[in-house]
Amino acid sequence: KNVERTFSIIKPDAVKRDLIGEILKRLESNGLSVVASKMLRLTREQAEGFYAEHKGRDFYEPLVEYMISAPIVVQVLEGENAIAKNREVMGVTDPAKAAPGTIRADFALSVRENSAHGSDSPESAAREIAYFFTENEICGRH
Ligand code: DAT
Ligand code: MG
Repeated sequence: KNVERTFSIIKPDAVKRDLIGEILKRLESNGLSVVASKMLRLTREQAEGFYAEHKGRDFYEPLVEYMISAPIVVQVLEGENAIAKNREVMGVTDPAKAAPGTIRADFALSVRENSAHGSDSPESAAREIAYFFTENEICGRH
């Protein structure tokens, strides 16, 4: 069994609309266990560093502004093929293109305000988890 950890964010648009429970329920019911979680408001520096790979893109500054506009909930998810599973349950970046029944198709407001984040590879999962959590804050199940 390929048990993995991935990093997930419930983004400002979803927290503002009280969708934390709804989103976690969808993740949990798809085999993704929450093994660490906290709510916080990102600083500008934290948001810029988290999305550093997109620095220079036209959407980068408005993305940073949006990510600091309200609190977020960050979590580590653990489960079989957790990285791909989380991306599948979220749906693709643009909610207009996301498959019906995905988090983004059902809840996202726009490409930018798209309700959830999930790591896209084992390397980004490791980097993103370490960006927010220490190993002893993670309560692994496996
Ligand atoms: P994802 O979040 O699906 O991994 P990404 O890594 O390509 O997508 O981009 C990070 C975030 O940046 C994305 O969730 C929303 C925002 N974004 C990406 N492309 C955008 C665009 N063309 N217009 C506005 N925001 C965009
Ligand atoms: Mg991405």
